Amino acid sequence: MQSDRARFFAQETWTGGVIGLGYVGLPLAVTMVQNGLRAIGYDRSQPRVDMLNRGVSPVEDVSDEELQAALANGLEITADESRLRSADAVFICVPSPLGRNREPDLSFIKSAAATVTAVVRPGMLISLESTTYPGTTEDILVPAVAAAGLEIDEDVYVAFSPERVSPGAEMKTGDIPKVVGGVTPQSTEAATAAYSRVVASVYPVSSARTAEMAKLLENTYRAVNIGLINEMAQLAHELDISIWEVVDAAATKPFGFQAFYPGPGVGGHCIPLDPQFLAWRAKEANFATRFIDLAEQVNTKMPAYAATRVGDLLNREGLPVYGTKILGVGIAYKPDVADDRESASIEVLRELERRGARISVLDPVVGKDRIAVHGFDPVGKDEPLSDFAVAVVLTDHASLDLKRIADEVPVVLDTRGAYRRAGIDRSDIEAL
Ligand code: SAJ
Repeated sequence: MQSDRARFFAQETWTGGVIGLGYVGLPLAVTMVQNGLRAIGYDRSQPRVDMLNRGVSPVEDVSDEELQAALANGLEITADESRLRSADAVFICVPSPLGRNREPDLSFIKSAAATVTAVVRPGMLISLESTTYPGTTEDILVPAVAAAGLEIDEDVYVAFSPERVSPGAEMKTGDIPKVVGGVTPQSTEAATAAYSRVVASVYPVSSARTAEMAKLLENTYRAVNIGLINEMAQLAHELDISIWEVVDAAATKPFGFQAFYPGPGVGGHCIPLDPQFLAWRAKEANFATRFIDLAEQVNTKMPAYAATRVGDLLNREGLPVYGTKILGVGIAYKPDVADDRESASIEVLRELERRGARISVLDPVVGKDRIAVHGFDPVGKDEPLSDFAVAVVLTDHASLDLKRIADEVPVVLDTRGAYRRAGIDRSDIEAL
């Protein structure tokens, strides 16, 4: 028997408040409005609020047109947190970075919890979406509600529902199944009813910490498997075997195998970080997460390994790394996105700089201005490349003219298997 509040979220046209209008919160707010709900998007950055209210979206997955349509159909964007008092549900989509010692930095979540304490009212659903260790929702949001003198289930419902945004991917927020776990069964029921109005498929679990752990498993699975294939790549090179051919062969197995590919390291703000939330919480429980730790060791050593492979290539040409002009191709953390935060590609180039190389960068997606911000010499899309002794392909954007790079630069190290996928097989191109 559905509770009255769950029925309200299931049937009424309610207002969703979103705290944090980044790559998770903005798509969520827009998707609510696209599904006939109202949304109040709150961000403490007035410049970001002003930009959004001008109909300009800083988030790749929300076009200006989608934002403008939402603004015309029930989306309010504000820097005034008190506006959230008008919401029936509040979704927390703030950053959850790691601190200097790789420990969880919950300062943004705690700040959002203080906002919840200020605006929460009876009947409200509070859902945390920011990736964090199991137990955070209970440890931080339940006290935040209690601080406002309200009781869980009696007055307010609290849940965790991990974000599953994949920057640059085709799938939109509404099409991605959502795991939902409440701090109590009634909170799970209310949150499930609410999310069912926003996304096509909701998967309720028995608790908030189950939902928190599910998210971490998803990305730990990726980090560990990327670490495995990075180690396999180094072994295959020693055995004079192409790891790329090996993976493609193994991937013909129609079950029990998912292809992961080696690379110059692991970037972005999910895969390098999320497993560390689990490792940190495990240490609190005196539990050693050996797979997470080993994967991090392998993955964080890949930039140096890739730089060494460039050095080996130059050595074969009788050239030192020191003073040699090297072209870095692609500094975004993954293909076809402009995001270069936590990019392993940049780590490779920094490693080569430390060995005295002179680095230029070609990345038509990130753009010359951003390349210059990193202190690298930017190379335009159509500029001649014959000055470079070696090119190292670090991020394989679809828009790259791989043939021209190989034609104009004497040797290429391809850390992404891009030339193999493009069907270009030449003796002057070496793959990781
Ligand atoms: N990478 C490899 N080899 C691989 C896959 C990835 O080296 O086989 C590297 C990438 O180059 C990148 C890093 O790992 O530097 C992360 O790549 P990613 O494909 O995991 O992309 P992210 O960081 O954008 O991950 C997000 C995650 N989404 C969420 O956390 C909600 C992840 O769970 C998704 O699987 C991923 O998007 C996706 O598939 O797009």
